[in-house]
Order: sequence, then structure tokens, then C-alpha cells
Amino acid sequence: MNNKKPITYPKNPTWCPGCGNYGIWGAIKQAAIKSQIPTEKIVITYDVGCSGNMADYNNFYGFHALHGRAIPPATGIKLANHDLTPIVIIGDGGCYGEGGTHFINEMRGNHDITVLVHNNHRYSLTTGQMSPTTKKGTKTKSTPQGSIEEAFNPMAIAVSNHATFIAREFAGDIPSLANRIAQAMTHPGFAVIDILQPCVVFNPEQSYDWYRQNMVKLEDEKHDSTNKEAAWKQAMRTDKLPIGLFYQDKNSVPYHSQVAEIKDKPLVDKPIESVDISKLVKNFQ
Ligand SMILES: Cc1ncc(C[n+]2csc(CCOP(=O)(O)OP(=O)(O)O)c2C)c(N)n1
Ligand code: SF4
Repeated sequence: MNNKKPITYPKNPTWCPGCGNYGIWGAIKQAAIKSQIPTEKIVITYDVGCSGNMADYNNFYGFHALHGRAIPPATGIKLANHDLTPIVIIGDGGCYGEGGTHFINEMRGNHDITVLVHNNHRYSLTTGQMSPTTKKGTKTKSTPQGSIEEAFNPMAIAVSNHATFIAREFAGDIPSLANRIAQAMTHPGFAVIDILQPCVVFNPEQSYDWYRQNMVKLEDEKHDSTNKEAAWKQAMRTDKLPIGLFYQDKNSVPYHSQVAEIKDKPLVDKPIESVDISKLVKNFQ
């Protein structure tokens, strides 16, 4: 695969008309071009869900993981060949629910991957059950009397748990989202973008208009994205949904650069002639 080949398949997505996944898909394609990273160096790992169905429409190298398990293969790909740029496509259910422990622990290692969370506040592929980000008290198919749990706060988790690039964007603003994804792809460390994604079928209340009325742009608030305390304050806000770059550590050193054996050369380029596995094999004889 190279830059001359199309980066999508000529196949119509099965997403519902008006779904926010179309905007995210468009932004990813634009970001791949903006980042100037050769397409054959980009690898996308997909979770299970409406979001993960993007695996069928992209012509990047990729891997379709189990539900909640798209982050570990991206980390493994980066460790095996750190010349590649892994991107994770995952829903809020998979990332903050089933895959929550991968999310919180791999950001601590500052693994150099970009996690794009399609946050529609529902488990949508399975027809709209509540997810970790569903607002307390919301009636869904699985919570007919209103949900009891407080909502998961991904921005606060990321700020307090050492992620080095933390942003929130809106699926309805494709140019801004594309720029942010390109910026995240070139950030040397763990980058997360929580993308507010309208699910027009199972979450019609949080519509495009609702988001536009409830969002506030961090750049209009003169937010300092190098200041972690300022990022924490924005993450804890309840009056509005801040959009933009919450925090970036400009001195970020990714995990693979701190591993002596691979920091100078990707693992896949290391000679294997001198590797002796006979002792290991004996253990299994
Ligand atoms: C371990 C596991 N649990 C549950 C399921 C069933 N399942 C498949 S898709 C899905 C919902 C996905 O929701 P989310 O991750 O938020 O993505 P979305 O569909 O909203 O994009 C569920 C619960 C599964 N496949 N595997
Ligand atoms: S169910 Fe929701 S998230 Fe899934 S394709 Fe339809 S609008 Fe999009």
C-alpha cells in the first residue's frame, strides 16, 4: 500500500443516515494526509461496535480486535515496530467499560499510540444500552427507570493518570477534528481524543444541535494546554463541554524510547541469528 492507492474501499458504510461516525471517518482520512505519514506506516486497530465497523471501509493496514481489546494490539504493534503509527478506533463502551483497564494502564506507560474514542454515550451496536459515559438518571433500554451510576469522566482519568496528549473534539466539526487527529498522530506518546459522536438512533437527545449548544471551545477561553492544573479544572467542569486540547506534555518520552533493547532500532529490524531459544524449548519437552 502506498500514497497513490485509495485509503478507503469503494463500499458504502452501513451506519445509519446522520450518524456521527461519518464525520469521524472523514476526519481520519483527512488527518492521514495532513500528518504526512505514509499510509503504509499507519496501522489501525478496531474495537467491536458501530465505531469498529469502520474496519470494513478503510484500506489501511489493520486489525479487528475483540470488544474492549483494541488498545493492547496497538501497543504490541508499536513495540514490535516503532516505525509504525498505530491508531485505535473504539467506542466509549469498549474503551471505558470492557477495555477500561487497558486504557488506564497503557496511558501510564506513555505508549506511543493514538486512541480515538467514538463517545456516543451508549452501547450502540447492541441497540442502545447505557454505557460508562451515560449521564446518571438516563432512561435507556437497559435502564428503563433511569441509570443509577455516575458517569465515567474520561478527561479527568486521562489528566490524573499521566496521558501526555488529551483532547476532546466533536464529530460534527470535521476540520477541527482532522487537525487534532493529525496532531495526536505526530505526538510522541499516548494520545487520547474523546470524540463527541451523535448516535441519532439510540441517543437522539444528544443531537448535533444539543452538542453545539452545550460545547465551549478551549481556545476561546485562553486555556493553557501545557498547564495540567488548568486541564484538571476543565475536565471537572459540569456547566459546559470543553472542546479542544486539554493538555499536551511537550517533553513527552514514549515507552519504546525508554527500552534499551529497542530504542535505537525497531525490534523487527534486529538480527535473530544470535537468539538462542533452545533452553526455552527444553522447558516444554
Ligand atoms: C466482551 C464482550 N462484551 C459484550 C459484547 C457485545 N457487544 C458487541 S458490540 C457492543 C456494543 C459496543 O458499544 P461501544 O463499544 O460503545 O461501541 P459503539 O457500538 O457505540 O460504537 C457489545 C456490548 C462483546 N462482543 N464482547
Ligand atoms: S446505531 Fe447509532 S452509532 Fe450505530 S450506526 Fe446508527 S446512529 Fe451510528
